[in-house]
Amino acid sequence: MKIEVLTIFPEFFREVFDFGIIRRARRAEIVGINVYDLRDFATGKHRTTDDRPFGGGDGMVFKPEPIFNAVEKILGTTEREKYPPRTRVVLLTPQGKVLKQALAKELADEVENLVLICGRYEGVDERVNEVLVTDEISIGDYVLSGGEPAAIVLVDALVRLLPNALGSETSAANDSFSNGLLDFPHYTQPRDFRGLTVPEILLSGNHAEIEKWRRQKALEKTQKVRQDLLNKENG
Ligand code: 6GU
Repeated sequence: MKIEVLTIFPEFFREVFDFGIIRRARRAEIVGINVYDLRDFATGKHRTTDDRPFGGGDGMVFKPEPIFNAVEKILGTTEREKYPPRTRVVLLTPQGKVLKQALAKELADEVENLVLICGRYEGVDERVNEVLVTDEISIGDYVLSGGEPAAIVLVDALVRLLPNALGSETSAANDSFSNGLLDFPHYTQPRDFRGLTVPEILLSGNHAEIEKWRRQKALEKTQKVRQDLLNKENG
């Protein structure tokens, strides 16, 4: 997968894509990530990327031109119908569809070229949405100052789902949410840590019983903190 990030804060991404799973996936060429400064696509003396909203109101709005210019440069066109196959242009804003594991999986499975436009809280000129954007995504019901942290979250969630991104020691199939439940509790050495002991069942070697225990704990945890996940339509 190729991921192109459009942002007014390219520095924000400098280090985060250079650790752990993402770093390894980039080195193995499982994913290629480029970060672009929207200012480089702005025109005019001051190369501004935003301006005041028509109709009045607080805050600034991203102008359409730098974003159109950037998408045209990256994809060769600003017509959705002419995008290369398996291309999505995602606008990260609080107005988007909320990211869930199922959406991450869909994108990981179906997309070859992913363009991420980091919006800003006050807004992005709607013509970007009307013409360029294929998916508008939010990462949850809270306010971020910009789409940058959301882009990082989305990239991380996607990259770990790409074939061979995880080492053989880990598997996305065992992750929380992949089975619709939260994860079960984990323990490691020592068996007795300051009088806090590990559940006996985990030391029993009885894998069928351990499996049952884990499933039960996952269910209890989910019931306790995320009842909504147990209603199937929220998966
Ligand atoms: Cl994608 N952007 C902003 N600004 N705030 C958010 C968000 C995105 N997702 C949740 N809150």
